Amino acid sequence: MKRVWWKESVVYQIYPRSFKDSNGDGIGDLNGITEKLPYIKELGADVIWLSPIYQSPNVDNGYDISDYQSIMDEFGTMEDFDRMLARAHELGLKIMLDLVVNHTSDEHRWFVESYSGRDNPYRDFYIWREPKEGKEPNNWGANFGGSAWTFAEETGMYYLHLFAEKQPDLNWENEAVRDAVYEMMTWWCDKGIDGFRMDVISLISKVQEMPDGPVGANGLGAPYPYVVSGPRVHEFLQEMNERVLSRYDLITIGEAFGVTLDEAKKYANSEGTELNMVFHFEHMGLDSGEDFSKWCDKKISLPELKQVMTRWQKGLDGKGWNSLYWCNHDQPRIVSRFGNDAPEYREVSAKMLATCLHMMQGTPYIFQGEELGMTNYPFSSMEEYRDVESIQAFEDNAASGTVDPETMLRYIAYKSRDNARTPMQWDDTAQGGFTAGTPWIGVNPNYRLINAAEQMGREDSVFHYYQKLIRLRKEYPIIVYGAYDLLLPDSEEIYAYLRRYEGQTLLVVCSFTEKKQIFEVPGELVNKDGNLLISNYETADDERGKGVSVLSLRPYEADVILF
Ligand code: ISL
Ligand code: CA
Repeated sequence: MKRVWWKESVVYQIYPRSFKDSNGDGIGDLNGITEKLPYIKELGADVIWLSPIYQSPNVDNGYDISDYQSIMDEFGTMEDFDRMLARAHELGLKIMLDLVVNHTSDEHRWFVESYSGRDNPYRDFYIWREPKEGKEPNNWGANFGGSAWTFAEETGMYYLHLFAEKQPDLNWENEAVRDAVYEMMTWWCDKGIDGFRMDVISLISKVQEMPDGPVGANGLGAPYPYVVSGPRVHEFLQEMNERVLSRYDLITIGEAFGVTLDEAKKYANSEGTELNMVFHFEHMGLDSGEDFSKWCDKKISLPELKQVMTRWQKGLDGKGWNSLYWCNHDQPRIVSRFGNDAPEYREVSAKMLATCLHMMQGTPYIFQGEELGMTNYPFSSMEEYRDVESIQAFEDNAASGTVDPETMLRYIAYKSRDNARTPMQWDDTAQGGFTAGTPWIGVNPNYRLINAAEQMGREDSVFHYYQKLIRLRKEYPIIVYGAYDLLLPDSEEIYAYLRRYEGQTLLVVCSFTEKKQIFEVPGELVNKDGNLLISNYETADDERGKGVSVLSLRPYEADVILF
C-alpha cells in the first residue's frame, strides 16, 4: 500500500459557529479559531476541517452559500481568514474547507439571475422544470421536509432543491457551472488551503428524466434512486480531479450520502483519479427506524455495527481508503448514542469508543468536543432548537400525526443535529468560556464538569486519551496500514479485532457494556509476549498480553495489545 500523508493524518472538525467566540456576539468566529489553534496542536491532530465559513443567510448554518469567495460577516473577514491560515501553517496544521457545490443559497448571485427570467444566461445554472399537469414535476420530497420543488410564479416553472427551499440545486449538466466551481476551487487552492470536504458530493448528478421515487410514510417520493451516485458523478469528479485537485497536494473527502461500498471503490479509488476517501453513512443508519427515518430511539445492535465496519475495512483495503468517524455536526454525540453518558460510565465509554474507531484502518475524524466526551444536550422544548431539520421534522410530524408530540420531542432530543452544535466547552466559567455574551444556542449545563481546561489538567482525562491514541498512530504504522480481521462477529457485548502488518499483530478488544465480560485471547496469540499500548483502565502489565489466555473486562473496557 502506498504511504501518503493524508493516510497518516488525523482530522479535527470545527463547527465555527460553536467553537470559540472572540468578540462577545455569541457566535463563534475565525479569530476564535485562531486563538484555539494551539489547543488542536496540543491534541495532536494534523488537519482541521472547517464547516462552511462563507457568506450565507444561514438557513442551514452556512451550508447555504451566497458567495463562495467571501467570509460570513459573523465569522470575520478575509484578513481574519488569511491570518488563521498562516498561523495554522506555522503550527504545522493543515486547513481543509467545506465545499458545498450540490446547491447554493437562493441568495447567491447565480440564483438571483437564474430566477429572474427564462432567458437569463444563468437560467441553466439551476434545475428548472415545467409543471406537470399544473403540479410539481415529480413526487420527490426534500431532505428537510416538503416537496423538493418550489414554484416560481414569475416564470411559471419549478426549481429543484434536495434540501431546504433556500438551497437550490446546481445544474452540474451545465459545463458553465462546472467551470465556475473549478475556478472557485482553484482560487482557494492558490490561497494555500490544504483540502476539501465535499458536501453531499454523491448527489451532484441526477437522472435527467427525474422519475417519481418510491413513496414513503410522508406521502412523498424518495429521490435517492435517481440522485445518489447518478449517471455522471464519476465523470464530474474525474474532471474536477484533472482540472483542480491533481494540481495541488490536497486531502479530499466526499460526503457520500447513500453510497455503497462498491461505489465507494470508485469515489476513493487508489489510482487517485477522484477523491482520497468518502464518508459513508451505513453505520450511522443502523439506529434508524423503518422507512430509514432517524426519528426513533432504536439502539444499535453491536453485531450489525461490526458487520458494517468490517465490510468497509476489508472492502477498501488496498482498493481505496476509509475515513473513520463517529461524530460530526449532523450526528448526535457518540457517547450518548453508542456509549453511556451516565456519570460513572461517561469517560470510560467515551475512551472505549475512541479506541474502537482509532485502531482501525483509515483516516480518523474527531468532531469538536468529542475529545472531551461531550454529551447530548438535555433538550426539553422545541424553543431550544436552532436546526432547520429538527424544527421542520417536528412541524411535519405535528401535521401528519405520525407519532404523538411527546414521543417526537423525545426522538428529536435524542437525534437532533443540534446535540453536536452546542458550544464547545472550554472551561467552567460562564457559558463554558465559549462567549462573553449570549450564545446563539444553549451551552450544555454540564460544562462545569465537562470542559477542556479541566481535562487538560488531568492525566486520565478523555482529552489525554485521544492525545495518546493519536500519538500511537504516529508511532506504529500497523495502526495506519495494518490489515483488519474481525473476531467474535456474533458477540453482543464485545467488539474485538486484529490488525496485521509486517509480522506484527495488534489485538483490539472493546467492551460495549457495563456488565463484566470474559474475552478469550485467540489461540495464535496465547503464550506470546504482548505489549499493552493503551487501555482505558489501570492495568498491571502482566495481566494484559504477557502470555495470558483470557482477559476479564471491566465495564466498557478497551485494551490494545501489540504482539
Ligand atoms: O443530517 C442528516 C440527517 O440528519 C443528513 O441527511 C444530512 O442532511 C446529509 O448528510 C447531508 O449533509 C450535508 O448537507 C446538508 C447539510 O445540512 C449538512 O449539515 C451537511 O453535512 C445540506 O448542505
Ligand atoms: Ca463572534
